[in-house]
Amino acid sequence: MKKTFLLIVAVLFSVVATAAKYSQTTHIQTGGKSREVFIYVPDCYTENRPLVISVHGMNQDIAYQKGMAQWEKVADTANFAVVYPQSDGTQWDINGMTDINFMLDIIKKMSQDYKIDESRVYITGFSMGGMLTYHIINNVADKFAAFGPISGYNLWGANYDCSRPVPICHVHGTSDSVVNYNGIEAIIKGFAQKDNCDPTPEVTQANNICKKTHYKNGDCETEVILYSVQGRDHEPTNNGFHTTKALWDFFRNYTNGCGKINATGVSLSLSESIGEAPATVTLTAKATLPEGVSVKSIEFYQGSNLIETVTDEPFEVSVEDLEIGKYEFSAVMTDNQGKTYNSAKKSFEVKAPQAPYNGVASVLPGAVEMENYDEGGEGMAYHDSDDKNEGNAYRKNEGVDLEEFETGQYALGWTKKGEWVEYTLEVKYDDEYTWTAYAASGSDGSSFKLYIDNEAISQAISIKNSGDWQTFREYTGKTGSLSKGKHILKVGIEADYVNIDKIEFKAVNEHVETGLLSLENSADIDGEYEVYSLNGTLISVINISGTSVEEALKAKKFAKGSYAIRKKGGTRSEVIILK
Ligand SMILES: [Ca+2]
Ligand SMILES: [Ca+2]
Ligand SMILES: [Ca+2]
Repeated sequence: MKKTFLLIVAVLFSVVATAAKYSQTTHIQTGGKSREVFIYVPDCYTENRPLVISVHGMNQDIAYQKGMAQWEKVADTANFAVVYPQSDGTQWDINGMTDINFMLDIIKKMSQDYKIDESRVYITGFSMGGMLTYHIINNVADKFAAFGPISGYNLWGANYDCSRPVPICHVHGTSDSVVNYNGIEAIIKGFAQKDNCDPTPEVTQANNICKKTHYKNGDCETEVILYSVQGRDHEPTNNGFHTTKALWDFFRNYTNGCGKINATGVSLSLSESIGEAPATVTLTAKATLPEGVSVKSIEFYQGSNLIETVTDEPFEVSVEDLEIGKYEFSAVMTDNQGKTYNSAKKSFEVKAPQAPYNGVASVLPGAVEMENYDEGGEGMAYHDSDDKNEGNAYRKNEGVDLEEFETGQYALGWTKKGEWVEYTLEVKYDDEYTWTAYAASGSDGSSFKLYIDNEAISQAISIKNSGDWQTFREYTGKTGSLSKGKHILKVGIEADYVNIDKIEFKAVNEHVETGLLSLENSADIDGEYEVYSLNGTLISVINISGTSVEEALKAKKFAKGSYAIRKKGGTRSEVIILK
């Protein structure tokens, strides 16, 4: 008996072992965390094959998603890799970049380990996983070839802002009691419009319980499909209608860039989507034509203005000296038979270079007030999860959220993981600096991290729950050695909801001021003063007694102009303008 049992176990193990090259739970590093994923690479897998990422819903996990979607079965025959990621906590980040970055790190890892075809990465998700899929469409559509949301969309309204024509295949039960079916038809129509599909969809029955609404002929032959499963509730099952198979039948047609595999047409890509004025951007067009047909020319347009016509490879032009503003580029290809094709439009935004707020850098030693973050806007001087200032204080038209916690006193607030703010520093002395941050949090687990010139100068600093958002406590640390001159301080939010008023920096060593520096007013100014020219030459020593500095200088017959004066034996100087 015992022997038979062992034999059965051995057989089972051999089945498991030969069914896949890799099939287990592991971890991937992302955003400073180790996140759980289940990776499935079928036995038949060869390099340069697609990847499907299948995302579970809220309060669910990998095991549930795997059990429901069963991508492995399709992968075994179609030869592609599958990853099921696990949320950090019960939910996905469908506002910020945390889980988008997680998905991008999955792609990177699968590319390193299995040499997947990065131009054929597909993402699908159930419920909140579907919401994350739309969030990805809006933010990094260029990193995925096609999208398969199931029973989930953004409940706060769709946004059709995406960087390329997006192939979407959405599956939704018409009796969904959690994410109402009613909203999805308009969203699918919106994306079909965005993709420039024919306005009227082809409507057919996919099977006896499933209606197929199919928008065709978008830019790059992109298509958008809605499968409406009659009577189905909020479930991802393959019962009655094989969702997973339908998604694969859709996905397999698409590659990244200009959409459909073997589509004829022209796609345009930009070297970057954001630049600093005066900016340069390179436009590259890629033509795909049937056998025997060739490219006659490709015209590049900025808005409706022709930039250049290119007749030979590489189909590339550079546009230089772009001033601050938003630009739209496109390409028109003409083939040797006279047929023309339009690319999708690509946008490029030029922002002001990053600069200190109001032109004044924060001086070290000294305090860096968090509200005086650099100018340059989103993506340059800061990253915030939206373009609204939630506290509506101080710099009201920017995305960074500031609160006025006392009259004239402002602090950074409404901070979310992944957000960051930068400050131009003017460091006065080569030295190390101790720092003290004044931070508060009304919730648990908040933290931030400091960087200078993009190098971390601290670990994640955990903030104690101070019971409210205005009780600022001191958190301290020390920089490495900093050279005199310009540096950039970055405050990065590691975990949601820390408020920070300011960070004070003190030089570790004592420094005697030798130059002519900023002002220090004193009520009682009587005493002996050295007077310097602004280039630092000592001109005279004067005595002030019962008069203002100006009066004392005039009494000594100083000419009109600017002088620096310093109390004898003092270390600080003040600039006086004598009129
Ligand atoms: Ca904001
Ligand atoms: Ca914020
Ligand atoms: Ca402040």
